Amino acid sequence: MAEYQLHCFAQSGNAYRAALMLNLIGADWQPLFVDFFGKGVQRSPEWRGDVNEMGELPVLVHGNRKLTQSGVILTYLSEHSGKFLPRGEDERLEALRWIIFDNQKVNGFLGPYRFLKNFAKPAGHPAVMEFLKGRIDNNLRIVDKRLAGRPYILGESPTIADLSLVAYLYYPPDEFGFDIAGTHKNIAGWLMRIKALPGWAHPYDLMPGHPLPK
Ligand SMILES: N[C@@H](CCC(=O)N[C@@H](CS)C(=O)NCC(=O)O)C(=O)O
Repeated sequence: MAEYQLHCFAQSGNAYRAALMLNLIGADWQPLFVDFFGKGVQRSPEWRGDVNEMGELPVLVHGNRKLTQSGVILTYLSEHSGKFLPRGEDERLEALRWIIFDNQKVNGFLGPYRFLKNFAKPAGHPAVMEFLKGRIDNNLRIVDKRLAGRPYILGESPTIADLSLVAYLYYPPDEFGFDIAGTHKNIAGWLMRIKALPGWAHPYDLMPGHPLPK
């Protein structure tokens, strides 16, 4: 059995943050497939009892530890590997600030938007989609501005703040109906830099469950 196990599935950008980090640090890890769209196991009382009371993934298993919330998982892996680690109190707080902003306002809106567009039955109501799109546009502009003149969110080196923020950004533009990299040049350059890191892989290649059965 691998040292780390990650409960995940290919369509989850939230889980991608953790899967990508594991790959980039060269960890010995294996994915544990969660049948999110089929059986919806994450909603079962057994899963909530044994795996995560919050009914969410990713969940990282390391020895006797079970960690949830991608921000917690990224922090743990960076402290254990010494990689993508914000250095000193100021950087640590700055990374946390961007991770919380990302979870709530960037990928926190992009994930539900993509889910409502592609997977929900019925699909999202136009008024809901319009509301989410407005928030997404505003918050992507904030990230794009942050990346003007600096290669990564905290500065010269990639950290867990970057690995949190890329969550849904490598999925195909047609899954959103708009092209994020095509319309944000600083985000586009940053995505290319992260893609060039040794160990980078696309979410559909890194986690099981793509394509979805018809
Ligand atoms: N802030 C959490 C978000 C996790 C999350 O919402 N994961 C989705 C899958 S992409 C989930 O498990 N959703 C189940 C639900 O909300 O019921 C994180 O970053 O880990």
